[in-house]
Amino acid sequence: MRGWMGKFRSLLLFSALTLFLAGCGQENLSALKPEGYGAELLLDLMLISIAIMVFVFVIVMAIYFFVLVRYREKKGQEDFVPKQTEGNHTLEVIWTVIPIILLLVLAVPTVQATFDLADQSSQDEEGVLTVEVTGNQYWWHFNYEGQEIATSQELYIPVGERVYLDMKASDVIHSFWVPAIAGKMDTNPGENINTMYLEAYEEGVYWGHCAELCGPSHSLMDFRVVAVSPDKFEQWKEDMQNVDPEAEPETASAKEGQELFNNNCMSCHAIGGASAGVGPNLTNFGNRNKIAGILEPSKENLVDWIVHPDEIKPGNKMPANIVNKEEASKIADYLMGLKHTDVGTELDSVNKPKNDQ
Ligand code: HEC
Ligand SMILES: [Cu+2]
Repeated sequence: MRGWMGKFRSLLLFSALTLFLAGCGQENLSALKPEGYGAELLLDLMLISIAIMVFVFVIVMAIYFFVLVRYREKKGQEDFVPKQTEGNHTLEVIWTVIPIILLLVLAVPTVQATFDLADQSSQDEEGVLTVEVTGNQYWWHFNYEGQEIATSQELYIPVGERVYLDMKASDVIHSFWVPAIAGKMDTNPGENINTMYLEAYEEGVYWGHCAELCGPSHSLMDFRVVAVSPDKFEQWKEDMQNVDPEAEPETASAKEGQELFNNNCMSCHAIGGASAGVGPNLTNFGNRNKIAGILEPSKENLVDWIVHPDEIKPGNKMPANIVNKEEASKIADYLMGLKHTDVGTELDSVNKPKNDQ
């Protein structure tokens, strides 16, 4: 009796745990709540395959239990052997044809979606945006083709338009993945350019992640896709094209910071323009959602990062201790003041404006 109760208890515990874990996950990092064309297509495919699996499972289990009950050994018939069937034509045709039909039901939409997601027919049309994406250990760079705009860690796109991505890596293989908007795509070092497109349905800040193990800080290689209305996007482009990298900051501390930055950091970093250096482009850094893709944008975190990036992202390519804490604090004042555009700052996580939370 006790053993039975024990088993029942652990069953209960595991069921509860399953329910509990099923609630985990982030809404803005979920393939199950699609906010873009690619993600929606992929979710549909997942649902079709799950439906087919459930269908097969239910039928097989039903037959299994029917046979178990109907043909179990009965009292007084211990030696009874039922009629043995071998090579039944009808049965064999049935269990060959049914799986073929099921596979077709799965294959047709899958092949269709595969071609649909690889479709690039509109890429060369007038006004269609192409962004060159570069995966680096452990950050992302975005170069807007023909626009003189470059960003790092945050990719701005207009809602409702297809934005094409030409993707490569500077060092090892990475994988670009924004689960709520599209599927994922590897970025390879060398000449091999992979392509995909993004099409977001609604404004919001969507979370992205590197999905290919690429080194010790792979799990920290996060980025954001900021989808804004086409009007706002035009405004953003204009703001970004008019960045003055040498603009004077307001406070004395930030002015000193600017000089320190130009002397110590500019060899790898850039502000404005379309350059992709050894390190991220820091245009509009003061309005970013995160520092280095992962830290909350506070001055304290920024100073920590500048002095000891190695402790925050092990193995990353920015040297530690270039400047001391005091100097870092001035540089932080300068960088936090780099606000080149307001577009997108009103958005927080997916579909939730900041003041609604
Ligand atoms: C040798 C090249 C190099 C130098 C010099 C350098 N950095 Fe970096 N920096 C990088 C790289 C590479 C990253 C990306 C690290 C990562 O996220 O993996 C980075 C990241 C950053 C970030 C985060 C950027 C983002 O997009 O969120 C900041 C801020 C930063 N550096 C500030 C500085 C400052 C300030 C200095 C000068 C004191 C400096 N860097 C000097 C290479 C450099
Ligand atoms: Cu990576």
